[in-house]
Amino acid sequence: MIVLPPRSRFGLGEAEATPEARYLARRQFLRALGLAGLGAVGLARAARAIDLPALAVTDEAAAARFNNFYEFTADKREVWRLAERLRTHPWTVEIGGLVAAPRRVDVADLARRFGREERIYRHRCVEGWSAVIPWRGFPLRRLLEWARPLGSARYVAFTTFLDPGVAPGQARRPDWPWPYTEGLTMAEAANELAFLATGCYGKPLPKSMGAPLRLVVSWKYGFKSIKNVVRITFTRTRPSTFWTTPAHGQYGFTSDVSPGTPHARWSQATEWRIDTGERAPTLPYNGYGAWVAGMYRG
Ligand SMILES: Nc1nc2c(c(=O)[nH]1)N[C@H]1C(S)=C(S)[C@@H](COP(=O)(O)O)O[C@H]1N2
Ligand SMILES: [Mo]
Repeated sequence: MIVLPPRSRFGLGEAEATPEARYLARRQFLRALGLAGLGAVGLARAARAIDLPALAVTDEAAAARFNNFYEFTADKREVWRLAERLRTHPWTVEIGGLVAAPRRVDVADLARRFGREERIYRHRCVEGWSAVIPWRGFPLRRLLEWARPLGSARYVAFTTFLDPGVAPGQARRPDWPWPYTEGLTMAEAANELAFLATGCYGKPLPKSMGAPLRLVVSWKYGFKSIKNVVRITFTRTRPSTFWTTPAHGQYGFTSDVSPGTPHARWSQATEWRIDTGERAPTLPYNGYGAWVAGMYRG
Protein backbone atom coordinates (compact mmCIF):
# COMPACT_ATOMS: atom_id res chain seq x y z
CA MET A 1 0.00 0.00 0.00
CA ILE A 2 1.49 3.32 -1.08
CA VAL A 3 0.75 6.34 1.10
CA LEU A 4 1.40 9.73 -0.46
CA PRO A 5 1.73 13.01 1.46
CA PRO A 6 -1.34 15.29 1.65
CA ARG A 7 -2.16 17.22 -1.51
CA SER A 8 -2.03 20.91 -2.17
CA ARG A 9 -4.82 22.54 -4.18
CA PHE A 10 -3.48 21.09 -7.41
CA GLY A 11 -2.23 17.91 -5.84
CA LEU A 12 1.30 16.86 -5.26
CA GLY A 13 3.45 18.90 -7.61
CA GLU A 14 6.73 17.63 -9.00
CA ALA A 15 8.51 20.59 -7.46
CA GLU A 16 7.35 20.09 -3.89
CA ALA A 17 7.37 16.28 -3.97
CA THR A 18 10.10 14.45 -2.10
CA PRO A 19 12.25 12.28 -4.37
CA GLU A 20 10.74 9.22 -2.74
CA ALA A 21 7.14 10.36 -3.26
CA ARG A 22 7.98 11.18 -6.84
CA TYR A 23 9.48 7.76 -7.34
CA LEU A 24 6.45 6.05 -5.84
CA ALA A 25 4.05 8.13 -7.92
CA ARG A 26 5.99 7.15 -11.01
CA ARG A 27 5.96 3.48 -10.06
CA GLN A 28 2.21 3.67 -9.58
CA PHE A 29 1.84 5.32 -12.95
CA LEU A 30 3.97 2.72 -14.69
CA ARG A 31 1.97 -0.03 -13.06
CA ALA A 32 -1.21 1.59 -14.33
CA LEU A 33 0.26 1.34 -17.83
CA GLY A 34 1.35 -2.23 -17.25
CA LEU A 35 4.96 -1.07 -17.62
CA ALA A 36 6.19 -1.69 -14.07
CA GLY A 37 8.30 -4.58 -15.30
CA LEU A 38 10.32 -2.23 -17.50
CA GLY A 39 11.71 -0.65 -14.34
CA ALA A 40 14.89 1.34 -14.74
CA VAL A 41 15.22 0.58 -18.44
CA GLY A 42 11.85 2.15 -19.26
CA LEU A 43 12.64 5.23 -17.18
CA ALA A 44 16.04 5.69 -18.76
CA ARG A 45 14.55 5.49 -22.21
CA ALA A 46 11.84 8.02 -21.34
CA ALA A 47 14.36 10.44 -19.91
CA ARG A 48 16.70 10.46 -22.90
CA ALA A 49 16.24 13.34 -25.32
CA ILE A 50 14.68 12.08 -28.52
CA ASP A 51 16.58 12.33 -31.72
CA LEU A 52 13.97 13.58 -34.20
CA PRO A 53 14.69 14.01 -37.91
CA ALA A 54 15.84 17.45 -39.07
CA LEU A 55 13.12 18.93 -41.28
CA ALA A 56 12.50 22.10 -43.26
CA VAL A 57 9.94 24.04 -41.23
CA THR A 58 6.78 25.39 -42.91
CA ASP A 59 6.52 29.11 -43.45
CA GLU A 60 4.99 30.54 -40.27
CA ALA A 61 2.29 32.67 -41.88
CA ALA A 62 1.21 29.75 -44.08
CA ALA A 63 0.84 27.52 -41.00
CA ALA A 64 -1.25 30.08 -39.12
CA ARG A 65 -3.51 30.92 -42.08
CA PHE A 66 -4.33 27.55 -43.62
CA ASN A 67 -6.15 25.54 -40.99
CA ASN A 68 -8.76 23.00 -40.15
CA PHE A 69 -10.82 24.20 -37.20
CA TYR A 70 -14.40 23.26 -38.03
CA GLU A 71 -15.77 25.06 -34.98
CA PHE A 72 -15.25 28.25 -36.99
CA THR A 73 -15.53 27.42 -40.66
CA ALA A 74 -14.75 24.73 -43.21
CA ASP A 75 -12.87 27.37 -45.25
CA LYS A 76 -9.22 26.75 -44.36
CA ARG A 77 -8.16 30.23 -45.40
CA GLU A 78 -10.78 31.96 -43.24
CA VAL A 79 -10.23 30.11 -39.95
CA TRP A 80 -7.59 32.51 -38.65
CA ARG A 81 -9.86 35.53 -39.05
CA LEU A 82 -12.87 33.95 -37.33
CA ALA A 83 -10.88 32.28 -34.55
CA GLU A 84 -9.80 35.72 -33.33
CA ARG A 85 -13.18 36.01 -31.57
CA LEU A 86 -12.37 33.25 -29.14
CA ARG A 87 -11.20 34.40 -25.70
CA THR A 88 -8.34 32.19 -24.60
CA HIS A 89 -7.32 33.94 -21.34
CA PRO A 90 -7.86 32.87 -18.66
CA TRP A 91 -8.20 29.20 -19.63
CA THR A 92 -8.92 26.32 -17.30
CA VAL A 93 -8.40 22.66 -18.13
CA GLU A 94 -10.35 19.99 -16.25
CA ILE A 95 -8.56 16.73 -15.56
CA GLY A 96 -10.86 13.98 -14.40
CA GLY A 97 -12.39 10.57 -14.83
CA LEU A 98 -10.33 7.65 -13.54
CA VAL A 99 -7.63 9.61 -11.69
CA ALA A 100 -6.52 9.65 -8.08
CA ALA A 101 -7.61 13.29 -7.76
CA PRO A 102 -9.67 15.23 -10.34
CA ARG A 103 -8.45 18.81 -10.75
CA ARG A 104 -9.07 22.07 -12.54
CA VAL A 105 -5.90 23.77 -13.54
CA ASP A 106 -5.04 26.99 -15.32
CA VAL A 107 -3.21 26.37 -18.58
CA ALA A 108 -0.45 28.77 -17.50
CA ASP A 109 0.08 26.60 -14.44
CA LEU A 110 0.50 23.53 -16.65
CA ALA A 111 3.13 25.31 -18.72
CA ARG A 112 5.01 26.37 -15.56
CA ARG A 113 4.81 22.92 -14.05
CA PHE A 114 5.93 20.91 -17.06
CA GLY A 115 8.31 23.38 -18.62
CA ARG A 116 8.62 23.69 -22.34
CA GLU A 117 10.68 22.19 -25.09
CA GLU A 118 10.65 22.43 -28.85
CA ARG A 119 9.59 19.55 -31.09
CA ILE A 120 9.70 19.87 -34.86
CA TYR A 121 7.07 17.49 -36.20
CA ARG A 122 5.54 16.64 -39.53
CA HIS A 123 1.80 17.15 -39.78
CA ARG A 124 -0.27 15.14 -42.26
CA CYS A 125 -3.95 15.92 -42.74
CA VAL A 126 -6.09 13.02 -43.93
CA GLU A 127 -7.16 15.31 -46.80
CA GLY A 128 -3.66 15.10 -48.30
CA TRP A 129 -1.89 18.29 -47.22
CA SER A 130 1.11 18.50 -44.93
CA ALA A 131 3.29 20.88 -42.95
CA VAL A 132 6.26 20.82 -40.59
CA ILE A 133 5.66 22.75 -37.37
CA PRO A 134 8.13 23.72 -34.63
CA TRP A 135 5.90 23.16 -31.60
CA ARG A 136 6.61 24.38 -28.10
CA GLY A 137 5.18 22.58 -25.09
CA PHE A 138 5.67 19.43 -23.05
CA PRO A 139 5.24 15.67 -23.46
CA LEU A 140 1.75 14.45 -22.60
CA ARG A 141 3.48 11.77 -20.55
CA ARG A 142 4.45 14.39 -17.96
CA LEU A 143 0.83 15.34 -17.43
CA LEU A 144 -0.10 11.67 -17.12
CA GLU A 145 2.50 11.11 -14.42
CA TRP A 146 1.20 14.12 -12.53
CA ALA A 147 -2.51 13.27 -12.94
CA ARG A 148 -1.89 9.68 -11.81
CA PRO A 149 -4.60 7.73 -13.67
CA LEU A 150 -5.99 4.71 -11.84
CA GLY A 151 -5.08 1.20 -12.95
CA SER A 152 -8.53 0.88 -14.48
CA ALA A 153 -7.90 3.73 -16.96
CA ARG A 154 -7.35 2.46 -20.51
CA TYR A 155 -7.96 5.58 -22.61
CA VAL A 156 -7.50 9.33 -22.45
CA ALA A 157 -10.26 11.50 -23.93
CA PHE A 158 -9.83 15.15 -24.93
CA THR A 159 -12.58 17.74 -25.41
CA THR A 160 -12.66 21.15 -27.14
CA PHE A 161 -14.78 24.13 -26.02
CA LEU A 162 -18.48 24.37 -26.90
CA ASP A 163 -19.85 27.85 -27.62
CA PRO A 164 -21.95 28.21 -30.79
CA GLY A 165 -22.33 31.92 -29.98
CA VAL A 166 -18.62 32.40 -30.62
CA ALA A 167 -17.96 29.55 -33.06
CA PRO A 168 -20.15 29.89 -36.19
CA GLY A 169 -19.27 26.38 -37.40
CA GLN A 170 -20.85 24.89 -34.29
CA ALA A 171 -24.02 26.91 -34.89
CA ARG A 172 -24.17 26.11 -38.60
CA ARG A 173 -23.81 22.36 -38.15
CA PRO A 174 -26.02 21.42 -35.20
CA ASP A 175 -26.09 17.90 -36.68
CA TRP A 176 -22.35 17.42 -36.00
CA PRO A 177 -21.39 15.90 -32.64
CA TRP A 178 -19.99 19.01 -30.90
CA PRO A 179 -17.93 19.52 -28.89
CA TYR A 180 -15.02 18.09 -30.88
CA THR A 181 -13.53 15.14 -29.02
CA GLU A 182 -10.53 12.90 -29.54
CA GLY A 183 -8.88 10.04 -27.70
CA LEU A 184 -5.79 7.89 -27.31
CA THR A 185 -5.01 4.60 -25.64
CA MET A 186 -2.93 4.94 -22.47
CA ALA A 187 0.09 3.50 -24.27
CA GLU A 188 -0.25 6.06 -27.07
CA ALA A 189 -0.65 8.89 -24.58
CA ALA A 190 2.46 7.76 -22.70
CA ASN A 191 4.53 7.48 -25.89
CA GLU A 192 7.43 9.90 -25.91
CA LEU A 193 6.16 11.57 -29.10
CA ALA A 194 2.70 12.51 -27.79
CA PHE A 195 2.90 16.22 -27.04
CA LEU A 196 0.81 19.04 -25.62
CA ALA A 197 1.59 22.32 -27.38
CA THR A 198 1.20 25.74 -25.83
CA GLY A 199 3.17 27.46 -28.57
CA CYS A 200 4.86 27.20 -31.93
CA TYR A 201 7.56 29.13 -33.81
CA GLY A 202 8.91 30.23 -30.42
CA LYS A 203 5.69 32.06 -29.48
CA PRO A 204 2.34 31.30 -27.88
CA LEU A 205 -0.01 29.38 -30.22
CA PRO A 206 -2.12 31.46 -32.58
CA LYS A 207 -5.84 30.93 -32.07
CA SER A 208 -6.13 29.36 -35.52
CA MET A 209 -3.75 26.60 -34.40
CA GLY A 210 -5.54 25.75 -31.17
CA ALA A 211 -4.51 28.23 -28.47
CA PRO A 212 -4.01 27.96 -25.62
CA LEU A 213 -3.50 24.16 -25.48
CA ARG A 214 -3.46 21.62 -28.28
CA LEU A 215 -2.61 17.95 -28.62
CA VAL A 216 0.03 16.93 -31.18
CA VAL A 217 0.23 13.25 -32.17
CA SER A 218 2.46 13.46 -35.21
CA TRP A 219 2.22 9.80 -36.32
CA LYS A 220 -1.55 10.01 -36.72
CA TYR A 221 -3.71 11.91 -39.20
CA GLY A 222 -4.10 15.56 -38.27
CA PHE A 223 -7.65 15.28 -36.97
CA LYS A 224 -6.38 13.34 -33.93
CA SER A 225 -4.38 16.45 -32.88
CA ILE A 226 -7.29 18.14 -31.15
CA LYS A 227 -7.14 21.91 -30.67
CA ASN A 228 -8.18 24.06 -27.81
CA VAL A 229 -8.46 21.47 -25.07
CA VAL A 230 -10.80 22.17 -22.14
CA ARG A 231 -11.01 18.69 -20.62
CA ILE A 232 -8.82 15.60 -20.30
CA THR A 233 -10.65 12.52 -19.03
CA PHE A 234 -9.32 9.05 -18.22
CA THR A 235 -11.77 6.31 -19.13
CA ARG A 236 -12.15 2.56 -19.01
CA THR A 237 -13.95 2.31 -22.34
CA ARG A 238 -12.95 3.76 -25.68
CA PRO A 239 -14.27 7.31 -25.95
CA SER A 240 -16.29 8.36 -28.98
CA THR A 241 -14.44 10.82 -31.19
CA PHE A 242 -15.70 13.55 -33.52
CA TRP A 243 -14.86 11.96 -36.89
CA THR A 244 -15.75 8.38 -35.96
CA THR A 245 -19.36 9.10 -35.01
CA PRO A 246 -22.08 7.86 -37.41
CA ALA A 247 -22.33 11.31 -39.01
CA HIS A 248 -18.83 10.95 -40.44
CA GLY A 249 -18.09 7.28 -40.41
CA GLN A 250 -14.99 6.69 -42.43
CA TYR A 251 -12.05 6.97 -40.03
CA GLY A 252 -11.20 4.66 -37.14
CA PHE A 253 -10.07 5.47 -33.62
CA THR A 254 -6.41 4.69 -34.31
CA SER A 255 -5.96 6.55 -37.63
CA ASP A 256 -2.19 6.23 -37.88
CA VAL A 257 -0.83 7.74 -41.10
CA SER A 258 -0.87 4.88 -43.59
CA PRO A 259 0.00 5.66 -47.24
CA GLY A 260 -1.05 2.20 -48.43
CA THR A 261 -4.61 2.53 -47.17
CA PRO A 262 -6.57 4.82 -49.48
CA HIS A 263 -9.43 6.98 -48.32
CA ALA A 264 -12.78 6.08 -49.89
CA ARG A 265 -12.36 8.99 -52.32
CA TRP A 266 -8.61 9.54 -52.70
CA SER A 267 -5.19 7.93 -52.42
CA GLN A 268 -3.07 8.57 -49.32
CA ALA A 269 0.19 7.72 -51.12
CA THR A 270 1.37 11.33 -51.48
CA GLU A 271 0.89 14.69 -49.85
CA TRP A 272 1.45 18.36 -50.73
CA ARG A 273 3.11 21.03 -48.60
CA ILE A 274 0.90 24.01 -47.75
CA ASP A 275 3.74 26.54 -48.12
CA THR A 276 5.60 25.35 -51.23
CA GLY A 277 2.97 23.19 -52.93
CA GLU A 278 5.59 20.46 -53.34
CA ARG A 279 4.37 16.90 -53.53
CA ALA A 280 6.14 14.10 -51.63
CA PRO A 281 5.46 10.50 -50.73
CA THR A 282 3.57 10.00 -47.48
CA LEU A 283 5.47 7.86 -44.98
CA PRO A 284 4.07 5.07 -42.80
CA TYR A 285 3.33 6.50 -39.34
CA ASN A 286 4.17 9.83 -40.98
CA GLY A 287 7.86 8.95 -40.64
CA TYR A 288 7.69 8.12 -36.91
CA GLY A 289 7.57 4.32 -37.07
CA ALA A 290 10.81 3.97 -35.10
CA TRP A 291 9.11 5.54 -32.08
CA VAL A 292 5.61 4.16 -32.35
CA ALA A 293 5.33 1.02 -34.50
CA GLY A 294 6.18 -1.21 -31.51
CA MET A 295 2.92 -0.21 -29.84
CA TYR A 296 0.92 -1.80 -32.63
CA ARG A 297 2.74 -5.11 -33.02
CA GLY A 298 1.20 -8.32 -31.80
N1 LIG B 1 -11.05 21.25 -32.06
C1 LIG B 1 -10.59 20.94 -33.28
N2 LIG B 1 -9.38 20.38 -33.39
C2 LIG B 1 -8.89 20.06 -34.62
C3 LIG B 1 -9.68 20.27 -35.78
C4 LIG B 1 -10.96 20.87 -35.62
O1 LIG B 1 -11.71 21.11 -36.58
N3 LIG B 1 -11.37 21.20 -34.36
N4 LIG B 1 -9.21 19.89 -37.02
C5 LIG B 1 -8.18 18.84 -37.01
C6 LIG B 1 -7.59 18.63 -38.33
S1 LIG B 1 -8.56 17.82 -39.47
C7 LIG B 1 -6.32 18.98 -38.62
S2 LIG B 1 -5.60 18.56 -40.09
C8 LIG B 1 -5.53 19.79 -37.66
C9 LIG B 1 -5.08 21.06 -38.35
O2 LIG B 1 -4.19 21.77 -37.54
P1 LIG B 1 -3.57 23.14 -38.07
O3 LIG B 1 -4.71 24.00 -38.52
O4 LIG B 1 -2.87 23.72 -36.88
O5 LIG B 1 -2.65 22.79 -39.19
O6 LIG B 1 -6.24 20.13 -36.48
C10 LIG B 1 -7.08 19.12 -36.00
N5 LIG B 1 -7.65 19.52 -34.72
MO1 LIG C 1 -7.13 17.15 -41.05
